[in-house]
Amino acid sequence: MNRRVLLAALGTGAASGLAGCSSVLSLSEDDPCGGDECDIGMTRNEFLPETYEATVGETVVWKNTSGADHTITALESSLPDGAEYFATGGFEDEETARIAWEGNRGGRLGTRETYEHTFDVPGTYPYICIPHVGGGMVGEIVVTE
Ligand SMILES: [Cu+2]
Repeated sequence: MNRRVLLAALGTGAASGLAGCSSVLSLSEDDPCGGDECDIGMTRNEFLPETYEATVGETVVWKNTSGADHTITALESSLPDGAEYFATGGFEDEETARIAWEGNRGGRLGTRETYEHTFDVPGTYPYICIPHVGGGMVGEIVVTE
């Protein structure tokens, strides 16, 4: 084996090793959870899919499929009338969720952690990731009867 072939072989090995590691980072809308059980996955600064359609009574499961910490924090003033507030950390309102994050990263959803919420009222539920909303990390759940 000449040196060039050896290097090529090593290169292939390294590439496949990286592919294994980065599978969690190469999520797509078709496979947002990397084969895991969830409805919405996360990259470093995106929810996948950004818009998720659910039916009344459905429990939606988010999974942090990235290496970064995220939050799922509903935008309280934009929720349908009568809808229950939701946020990682179980906070009762958006202000409490924001204060908790600023103070102590409260509501943090770490890598591979999941969060779920059941949607009982139809309508559109916009939500954000507090630390990454500036980078466009927003999502919405559209709940129909
Ligand atoms: Cu985030």
